[in-house]
Amino acid sequence: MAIADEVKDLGAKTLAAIDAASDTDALEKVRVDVLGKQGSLTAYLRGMGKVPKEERAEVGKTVNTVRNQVQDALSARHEVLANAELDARIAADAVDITLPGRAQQVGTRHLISRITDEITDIFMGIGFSVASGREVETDYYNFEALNTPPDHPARSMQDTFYVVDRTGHQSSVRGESDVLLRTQTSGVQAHVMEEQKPPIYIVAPGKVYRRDVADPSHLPQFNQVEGLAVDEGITFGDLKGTLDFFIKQMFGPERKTRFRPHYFPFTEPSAEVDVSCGICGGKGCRFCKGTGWVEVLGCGMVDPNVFGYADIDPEKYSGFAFGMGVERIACLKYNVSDLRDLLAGDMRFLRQF
Ligand code: 2NM
Repeated sequence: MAIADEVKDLGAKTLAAIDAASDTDALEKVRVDVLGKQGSLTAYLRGMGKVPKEERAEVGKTVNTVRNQVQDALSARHEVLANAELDARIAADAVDITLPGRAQQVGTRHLISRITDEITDIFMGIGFSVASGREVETDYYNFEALNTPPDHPARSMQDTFYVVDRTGHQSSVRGESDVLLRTQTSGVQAHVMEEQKPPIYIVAPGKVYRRDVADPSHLPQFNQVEGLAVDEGITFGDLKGTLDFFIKQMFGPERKTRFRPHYFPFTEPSAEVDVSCGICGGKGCRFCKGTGWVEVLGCGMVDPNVFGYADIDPEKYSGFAFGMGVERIACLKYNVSDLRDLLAGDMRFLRQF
C-alpha cells in the first residue's frame, strides 16, 4: 500500500476511535497514541526524510490533512465528553435545598444568674443598690467585724476553706488576719459600713464557699444574696415589711410569711423566715414535710457590736440585714427537691426553666 493510503487509513481508524471514546480519559489515550511523541501519526511526520522523493509531496499533504481532521475531531469530541462529565458531576453533587436547615443552638443565661438578677431587681425597685466585694476575704471581714467570736463553730477548719501558701502554711494579711474563701457575702457589708456613712441600703450577691459535702440541701460553693439597711429609726417592722414584700414579689401575692426566732452572731434579735408551701398551699405535704411552711432566708436587726467595728453610732442608727441562698430560692420557685440538679449542667433539665 502507498504510504499516503496508509496515512489515510490511520486517519479513518483514528476518527472512528475518537467517536468510540466514551469519556475524556479514553479520548486522551487516543490523542497520545496518535499525536503524542511516540504517536503513530507523529511517526509518519518524523519519517518524512525516508519517504521516496516522488511520494513525499503527496504523503506530506496527506499527513497534514489527517492531522488537522484528527485535531478538529478531538476537540469537538472533547467538548461533548467534558460537558457530559460536568453535567454528571453536578447531578451527583446536587444538594436538596428544600431540606430544612439545622437550627442554631442559642445560649441562655444560667438559671442561677437569672434568679440572682430577679432577687436584686426586686430590692433595687425599693431603693437598694448592688454592692460587691472579694471572694477571697480575710477572717477579719468575714467573721470578726461581724461579731462572730473566735470560738464560733463557723470559724472552725471543718466549716471554712482557709487559704494556704505554696508551703502549706496559712496565708494571712499583715501577719494578722487569716485568708479564707468567704462563707457569706457579709464581708461586703462590713467593707461598705467602714467606707460609707448611713443611710445605707445595699444588696450583695455573689458566690460563697463552705466545707460541706454536696447533698440535696448543701453545696460546697453556692450563691447568696445578702442585704443591709442602715438608717435612723429602722425597726423590726421595716424588716418584716421589706421581706414580706420581697417574698410576695418573688413567689406570688398569695404566699404568706412567718418569722421564727433564731440566732445569728451579727444580728440581735434574729429570725428565720418561712414561706407558705407552694405545693399544698399550707395544708402540709411531702415537700414541706407536713408543716405547710418552707424556710427561705435568715435575717435580723444589726447587732450594735457590728456597728462598733464600722464606727457607726448605734445610738443614732439602727439597721436590718438578711441573707438567702440563690440555689435554695430557685428550688423553691420551681419545686426542685435537690440543689445538685441545678448545677449538673444537664440541658434536658435546665431547658425546663
Ligand atoms: C444572714 C442572716 C442574718 C447579715 C448580717 C449582715 C451584716 F453585715 F450587716 F452584719 N449582713 N448579712 C445576715 C443577717 C445574714 O444570712 C442568713
